Amino acid sequence: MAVIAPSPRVRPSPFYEATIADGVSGFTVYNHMLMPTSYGDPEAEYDRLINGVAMWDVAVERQVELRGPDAGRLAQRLCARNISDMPIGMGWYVAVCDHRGVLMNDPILLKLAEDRYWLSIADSDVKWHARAVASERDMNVEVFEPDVSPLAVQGPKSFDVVAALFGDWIRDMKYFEVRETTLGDIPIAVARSGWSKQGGFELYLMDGSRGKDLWNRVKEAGAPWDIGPGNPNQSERVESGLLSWGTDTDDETNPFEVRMGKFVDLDANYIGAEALRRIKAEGVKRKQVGLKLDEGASRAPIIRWAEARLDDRPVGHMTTNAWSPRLSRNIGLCLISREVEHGGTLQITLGDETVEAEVCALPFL
Ligand code: THG
Repeated sequence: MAVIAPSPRVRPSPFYEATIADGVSGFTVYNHMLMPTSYGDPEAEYDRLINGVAMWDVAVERQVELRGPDAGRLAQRLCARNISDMPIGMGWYVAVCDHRGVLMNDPILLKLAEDRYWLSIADSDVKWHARAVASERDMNVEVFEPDVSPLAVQGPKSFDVVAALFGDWIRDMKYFEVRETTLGDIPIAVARSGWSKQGGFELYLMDGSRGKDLWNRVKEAGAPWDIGPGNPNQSERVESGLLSWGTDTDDETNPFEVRMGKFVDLDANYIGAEALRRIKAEGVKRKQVGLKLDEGASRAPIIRWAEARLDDRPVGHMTTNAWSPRLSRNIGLCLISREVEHGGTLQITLGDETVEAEVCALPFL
């Protein structure tokens, strides 16, 4: 059996041993950490997420903490959204852009106190960027990765499970609200969030030595609802049109192209604002759409950035694809020239096969 040596390049999560005990069958690397990709039964994992409740080791969603008198100033400089009226105890989905207006990361920004924010990041190194920006502007703020590791509880029955753990107050939480609390003596920030559209919570464990304890508490509390392990689910996220930075984006992608325009404020003072104003004025060139692949095709393997053609002319790429159990067909996300219309048909190159695909709006479901 091949073994991956734990190192700073592939850090195990605080839930690593618990996931091994529960039969994890594969990992990927994200934010320099190991993240489970399956427990060997994809149908059951999907079904739990859609109809029941699943628990996910998403410790790879690392936090970059901004702490100090200038934390808010730094957060505003980094995020392409006006955060001046952001309430304490909320999370907001934000675009972090470079000076060209290119999307560097699409984190959830959590405001825990006036002088304390977390950027809950996707798979790119925001810490170095944030630190450099703070230093260049002589800001009085510390930037570091705190000991915080999310465990997601997702699916329609997640409300019952999380209420059994913390109390019925969690049922009144607003979407993306976050509250610091404890589970026994385990420090946790509970948020109503997660990378699925099936409803759920993220339990941000604030003491990495308690990973096994938290995993087992959630597993026990969830037993009456048949909770089981899972992970961010490719089929569900494509059906729901959730963006995966680095999978669906390239080194030129701006937030307007990937449906993040509604989270962008053009009049705030942040890195990339000027470029985004120019891009908007000149006209956005690409857009993200859904693709319904030829019904005849069997379950396609995941193909990255397959060329998409319209009447033999390259017009963009299908950035990822998945089997949709609910639609019983292959579907994909596509980054494509903006003149291509919904309802049109594209040709997608899958290996040495070309399949027809219908362009549709997102989300699929
Ligand atoms: N949870 C936490 N951290 C994360 C993720 C997460 N960091 C990495 C990655 N996921 C960040 N990316 C996303 C992408 C989409 C959403 C959240 C994080 C998301 N989007 C909804 C949508 O697009 O429909 C809702 C956005 C909204 O309405 O505000 O949820 O999952 N902790």
